[in-house]
Amino acid sequence: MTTLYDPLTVGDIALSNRLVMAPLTRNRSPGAVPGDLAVTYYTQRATAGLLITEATAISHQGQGYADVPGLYGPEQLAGWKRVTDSVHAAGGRIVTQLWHVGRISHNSLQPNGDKPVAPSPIIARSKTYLIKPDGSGEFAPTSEPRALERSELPGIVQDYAAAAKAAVEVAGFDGVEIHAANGYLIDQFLRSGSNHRTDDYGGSIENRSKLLFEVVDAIVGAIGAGRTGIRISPVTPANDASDPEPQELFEHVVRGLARRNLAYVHVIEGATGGPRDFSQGEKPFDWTSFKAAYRNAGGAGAWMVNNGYDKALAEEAVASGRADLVAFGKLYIANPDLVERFRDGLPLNEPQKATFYGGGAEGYVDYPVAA
Ligand code: 8OZ
Repeated sequence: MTTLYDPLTVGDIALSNRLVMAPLTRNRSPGAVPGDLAVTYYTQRATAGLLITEATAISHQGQGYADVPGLYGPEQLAGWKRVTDSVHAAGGRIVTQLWHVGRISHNSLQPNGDKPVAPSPIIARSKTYLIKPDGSGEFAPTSEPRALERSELPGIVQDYAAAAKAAVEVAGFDGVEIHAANGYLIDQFLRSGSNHRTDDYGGSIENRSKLLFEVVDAIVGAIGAGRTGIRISPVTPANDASDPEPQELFEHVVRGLARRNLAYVHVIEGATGGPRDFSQGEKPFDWTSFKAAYRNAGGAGAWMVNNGYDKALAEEAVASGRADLVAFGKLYIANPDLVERFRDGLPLNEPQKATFYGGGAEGYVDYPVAA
């Protein structure tokens, strides 16, 4: 029987076990450059089968929060290279999460103080995180976005491909995860609540999915399908994401992904960081049918699940074949040695919410390993 602690090769990446560190925004990269503390933080967690970095902006326009890292300049790539070298020296595997926030941003974070961009000029009922001149953090409402011109979309697709190529070739990552979840740019195009376009990127499910597939194809062209994964969140309401027909929409998405032979598909089940049984639309979401849509269309990539998993649920998911990989968020913030704690049945540290976003070493690199 397969267990959570067994190795698995995912596309071109050989993992020593099936526990994954989920992408976790920590707001500790001033100038969008990950520093010494990030090197320590990721290296401490290198026994995970796979580390997925915190969401990382593909362009300045793609940034939506204070002090999140980027991939679009030489200093940022050099910062990440120090992280990947250290993780690899510790025997770990690490991919970076490619992020364009779309409308979940604030003018003060955008190039020239411009409006954030979105499929349609609709303000998200959501908050972003800013850091005030005195260094303290605050949550602030997202700014009014402007609608992207159709002629701007090829440039954004190109930004994704360039970031993926630099991530692998310059920053030394084992691959990338496309962030198509949680109400950010790609998800804003997917869902009818945020996409009111009347051109061929809006309207039908096929049209709303077009940007996602263009991004996937450009990245696969740049670094190969075996180094490319993707994260989706079919029913989450995060960042004002809404669609009345998530089953139809996301089954279309995974059928398209199946043909592209990606390393893995990463699925947030339910409301991100919240109830696993959360649903949108009239019917409860059918997760079995959703995964079957992927496999029946020939999807052979690893199926990674996330959201509220504990040891028992994760072990069951892998043993039953419901999932190939399980990603843990809050548990990985607090337990650098989560693999060993689970495997050996050791107690867990409690994550401290006050230090999730922003700050320094405290609550970042000072969670102890089990004795
Ligand atoms: C929490 C705070 C800021 C950003 C996501 C990248 O939800 C995020 C995020 C989470 O995917």
